[in-house]
Amino acid sequence: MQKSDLIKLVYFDFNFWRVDVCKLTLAIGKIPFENKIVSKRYFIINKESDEFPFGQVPLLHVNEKIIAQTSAMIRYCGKITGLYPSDIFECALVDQTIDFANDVTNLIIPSIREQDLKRKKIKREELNNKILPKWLSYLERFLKNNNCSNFFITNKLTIADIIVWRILLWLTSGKLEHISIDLKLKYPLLNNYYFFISNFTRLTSLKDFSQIVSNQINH
Ligand SMILES: N[C@@H](CCC(=O)N[C@@H](CS)C(=O)NCC(=O)O)C(=O)O
Repeated sequence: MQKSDLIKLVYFDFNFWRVDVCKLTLAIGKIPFENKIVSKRYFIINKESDEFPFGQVPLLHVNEKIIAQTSAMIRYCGKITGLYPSDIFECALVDQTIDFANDVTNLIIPSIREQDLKRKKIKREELNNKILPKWLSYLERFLKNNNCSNFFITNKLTIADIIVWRILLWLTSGKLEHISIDLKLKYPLLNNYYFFISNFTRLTSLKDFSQIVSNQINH
């Protein structure tokens, strides 16, 4: 990574954790970046072109080169900002957090795609009552067993904190209809952890943080 490298994030015109975690990481590391918004129409026409290596967004451009897949993008952002650990075991714990975020997302996507309102409600109720509590309890158990600091993996901020915080914001912001905003209250460690990161100045002082929070919370 050279100081002169031009970093560009490519996504649709709305906030989603996949691109937001990269934005927040780069912003914390004071790495300048550009946001390139693609319209749905443009994406559909061009998704099989070289511009979209896996037919998906988000993408991260470094000058003329393209990185696809959220896990690769966020790791790259973490490495250039010092928010990805150097210890290989800690790296693995960060990586499993990225995979957790992808697993949870894949469980929610069918309910987002569901057009039939009755079926959508049933899917969301199952997420709310069974699936998400189970996955949040995995996070609670990890916090209990890892018991390292106020942060998720190590004694300092890593990209895992940004990811877990952003996923929890998504799940409990009220944006997902039929998913309770109180979902994480049953998990005291997770709830305290979320509060700690939500008030962590290096994050809260960022313009991107305020923009993400205000777009995610239902007014
Ligand atoms: N495995 C990809 C998944 C990315 C993904 O699902 N992107 C969605 C938008 S959030 C997308 O491009 N959907 C359009 C499509 O697949 O046609 C990643 O980790 O980045």
